[in-house]
This record gives sequence, structure tokens and C-alpha cells, in this order.
Amino acid sequence: MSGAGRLEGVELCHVSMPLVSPFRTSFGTQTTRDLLLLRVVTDEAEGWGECVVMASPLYSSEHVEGAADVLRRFLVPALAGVREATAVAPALAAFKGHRMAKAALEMGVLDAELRAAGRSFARELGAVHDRVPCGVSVGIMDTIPALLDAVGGYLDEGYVRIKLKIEPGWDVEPVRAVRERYGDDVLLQVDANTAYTLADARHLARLDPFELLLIEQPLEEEDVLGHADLARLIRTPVCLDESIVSAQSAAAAIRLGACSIVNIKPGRVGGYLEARRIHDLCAAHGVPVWCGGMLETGLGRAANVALAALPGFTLPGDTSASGRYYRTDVTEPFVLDDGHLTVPTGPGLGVAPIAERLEEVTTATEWIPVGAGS
Ligand code: OSB
Ligand code: MG
Repeated sequence: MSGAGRLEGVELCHVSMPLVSPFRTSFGTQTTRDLLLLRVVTDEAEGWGECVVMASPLYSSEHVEGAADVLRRFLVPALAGVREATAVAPALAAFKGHRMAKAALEMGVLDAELRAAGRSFARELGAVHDRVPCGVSVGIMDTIPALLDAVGGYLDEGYVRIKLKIEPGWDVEPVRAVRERYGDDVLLQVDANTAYTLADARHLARLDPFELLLIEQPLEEEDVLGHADLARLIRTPVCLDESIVSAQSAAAAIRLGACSIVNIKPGRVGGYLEARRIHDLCAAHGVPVWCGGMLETGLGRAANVALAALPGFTLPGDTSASGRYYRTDVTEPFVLDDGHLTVPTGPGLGVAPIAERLEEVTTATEWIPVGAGS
């Protein structure tokens, strides 16, 4: 097998896509998704990477312009001589952090490599299902009736699990309202995006009676010990998102008892290969995982759905249909079928941008050559 071929360069596409409705979390409200799509060009193939950074560093320290800068100045030039996806992370290891930017490059090289070889992401990662059950992440709303309408709409569409974004002042009451209106059978969980402190433990214990699947990232990203303490004070299982940035940090969190469930987002952890390592580690510890989301386009979604089809992904993920996010996606839309998305089977991601769609949402492009030397 010849890998991806010789890397020539990466076209950075800055895209800006309007969301179907504003998405409010404890860290801010988004109405538009600005991100980077990477077209990785080799002498044999082309692959697509999606860099899931947001416009501002509110979810994590990375952001669009920072990612573009580090890709342009350091990461892409360092790929000289790299011919396959497994060589990307080692080639970039000297550069600290910037995991979302690194993940996007690795994804693009992996896509090119798999397209050249005629193999799918799903097969390469070790998928065991041909479709995955889908949850949906529901933003903070202005009123409880508005929230109940939104949740009802998603349940009607077939979503099998509801995640409510919470923050101080919007937690127990919305959960109670959803339970009262839609019953105890709805798979329900909450995501605080670091909005609480350990001093809120007693308050968060008020969620215990609602039999939530989990509470995601209640405390600060670096407060792993705090999560371990909190996990002993509340009955709702603690799941980590922001704190898990690598297999190493996942191992530490599990050992400390900071979480009993892990949200795996490939961008946050530096790529799909590291995501698979976290899956394997969690499986070995009997820790359930699920696939998180970063409001991906159809490109990232294709890869996430393939990842979510691995055997340890025993909880529905934030792998919603294209229509949950965008009126028009850059690929053929992912459409919910009986609460599931189908895992693509074609070479590489199995989907590609539709040229006119991509052009419509692209605000700027730049060509970054891979360094000739080194
Ligand atoms: O914390 O899971 C999160 C979106 C952007 C940033 C962080 C998060 C989210 C979501 C939406 O919850 C997940 C999705 O549907 O893509
Ligand atoms: Mg989260």
C-alpha cells in the first residue's frame, strides 16, 4: 500500500454557514458556524479535513484564525515527507496544543489515503454497525414553553436521545419540565460546558431524581479532581467533554474517578486515530463512550458517524442530521431514518463537498504548500 501519495499542499477554505436557529450554550450564542475545511492534495489523491474550531475561544482555547495561523506557519509545512495518516501526529508532535488544527490535517490525509486505497473510514476505524442512533443537543432557550416546543419537534423527528444545555438559572426547571411533558422514558442528559463549581454540588444533586443518563462537564476543563469529588456527591453519572484532550488525560480521569462516561470528539483530542485509542481505553475499563459533535458539516459528520459505529459507542451521540444545523449542507445532507444515520461505505469519508454548495459558503481560500525540504 502506497499511503496517501506525496503531499503537495493544503487548500484552507474559510467557510461561514448560517445555523437554522441560534444555538445558545453556557459559553455563548451562535447564529453562524464559521470553520475551516481543508483540501489535502497529494500527487495521487485528494482528501478533506474539517477543523472544528469556533470563531472565538469560548469552548476551548482554539479558534478559527488561530488555527489558520498555526496550520499556515507551522503544521502544514511540517508535513514534508509524510505519506500516511499515522505519520501526521508524530510529525506535528513538537508543536504544543492546537489539537483541532492537527486533527483536521490528519483527517484530510487519512481521507486521501483511504480514497486512494478504496477503503472507508468506517472499515479503517473498526466500525461494527451500519447505522447509528442519534441524539440531539438542545440549546438554552428564553422560556420553558419554547424549550418544550423544540424538544417535542426533535422527538417527532425521531431523535432517540435529548441533551439539554444547562447553566446556573437554567437547569432543574427545564429538566423537570421536559420530564413532566415527555415522560420518564425519554433518554435525557444535560451539558453544562463548565458553568458550575464544586460549591454547586448540592444544587446539582437536585437533578438526581430525574434519572438523567449523565451530566456532561459541569466543572472547569482543568478541574479533574473537582469532578472526582462531585461524582461522589451526586447520583447522576459524570461525563467529561472539555477535560478529555487525549488518551492520557482520559486514563487519568478514569483512574481518579472523575467520570464514568466519556464524550469523544475527534477534534478535541487531536484526531480520529487518538479518538479510537480513547475508545479502546474506555472499552478496556468498561467506560461507555459516545460521539460528541461540534456542529460539523457533512464532512465531519461522515467521519463522526463512522467513529460512532465502533462497538464501545454504547450511548447515542450528538450525531444529528444535517437539517438540525444547516438549511443546506456542503455535502449531500445526512437525513434521519428512524432515529438513525447511515454509516457511509464509500472510499474515504464516502461523501464529498458539492462544488456549488461549498462555493456559496466559502469566504476565503488560501493555498499552503507542504515544505519542500526537511
Ligand atoms: O459541548 O458538546 C458540546 C457544540 C459546540 C461546542 C460544544 C458542544 C456542542 C454541542 C452540539 O453540544 C453538538 C452537536 O450537535 O454538534
Ligand atoms: Mg459538551
